[in-house]
Amino acid sequence: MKKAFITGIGGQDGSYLSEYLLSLGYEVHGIVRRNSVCEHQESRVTHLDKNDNFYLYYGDLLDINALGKLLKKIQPDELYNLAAQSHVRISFQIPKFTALTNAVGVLDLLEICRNECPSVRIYQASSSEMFGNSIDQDRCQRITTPMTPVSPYGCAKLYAYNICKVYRESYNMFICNGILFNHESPRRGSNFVTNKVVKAAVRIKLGLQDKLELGNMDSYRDWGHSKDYVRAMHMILNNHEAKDWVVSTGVTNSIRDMCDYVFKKLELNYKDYVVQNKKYMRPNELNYLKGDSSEIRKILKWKPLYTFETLMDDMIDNWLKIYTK
Ligand code: NAP
Ligand code: G4F
Repeated sequence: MKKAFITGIGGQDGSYLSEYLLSLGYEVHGIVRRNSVCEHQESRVTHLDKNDNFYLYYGDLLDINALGKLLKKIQPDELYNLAAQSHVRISFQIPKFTALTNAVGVLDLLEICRNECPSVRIYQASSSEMFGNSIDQDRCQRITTPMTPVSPYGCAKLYAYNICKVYRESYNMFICNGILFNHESPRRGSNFVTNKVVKAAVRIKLGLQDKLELGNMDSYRDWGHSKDYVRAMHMILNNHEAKDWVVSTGVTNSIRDMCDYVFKKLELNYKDYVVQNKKYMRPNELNYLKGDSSEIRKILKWKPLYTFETLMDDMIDNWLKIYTK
């Protein structure tokens, strides 16, 4: 039985990845941070508690001693580093915490692995936010596109991306970066734009709310489903070669397009309800994302099962169930 260790196991991706790896017969271990409302710290994975192969521990990327002891004891075959302060706008408000967790935390984790479990295969959750506003001539981003981040989050992720490459090349460790474009699901935090819009549209439809405040509606994102993307993470670590990959749908939509689709699906017109509030604007914006994932599709035979429309429908169904049960 293979053993996986997941940091950020209580997050959107960590919870779907746990389910996927358990379904493949893995023993799954992961860390959650202590939260004063204890139900919050593991709400996305509570349903997995009954599984004999599922183990949760308290841990934090900022507490390397505790993490070192755990990894020494568990000796995982695969380590998925998904833990991060993952909200881009919030990274402007807590840039140092973002850097400590998303950049220095990764360096510490690599050092622990080098000393305690050097043959573990490591997946690093890298991000399309690292590209900033660089776009190739064909209006896509790919592994060779210059990385010019425009947020503290993007800068921290770029440090992590590079230090992973340095450790792979310097110490012959099996380390892969997955450069994932935006991916969403019913488990997405409701302060990210997709789930914020879907939740509000459903509440407006049911008469529970009468307006929705957003920031910049003219940026474009390449949105996929988290369930599809965690399958890619597993494929990446189970390839014979340690390298970096882009995972994306190749389809881009603006925030405005997304609002239009979601409100129309509920027989509403978003223009009647959405207002802009500068509170949600960012000091700097990444305007356009569209990923070229042809390499992972060709070599690892990965392809997404969800489209933009079925992703949004899944999220709409989720909020409808919550508010009408
Ligand atoms: P998420 O839902 O925000 O999950 C992140 C997890 O990391 C949470 O469980 C969080 O715990 C944990 N965490 C935060 N700080 C930590 C620390 N110091 N030590 C240990 N754990 C910590 O994010 P996600 O959408 O699942 O994304 C997973 C990873 O992929 C993240 O690294 C993200 O930056 C990256 N990524 C995401 C996307 C996307 O579109 N979703 C795209 C590219 C890359 P708390 O709940 O306690 O804060
Ligand atoms: O949903 P978002 O907050 O996601 P963002 O900033 O693209 O970051 C996500 O994707 C990255 C991959 O590229 C990940 F690495 C990162 O961890 C995270 O998962 O915002 C998307 C867009 C932005 O242009 C933002 O300005 O939506 C715009 N937006 C407009 N109004 C809003 C809002 N975003 C949020 N969160 N809230 C709003 O009210």
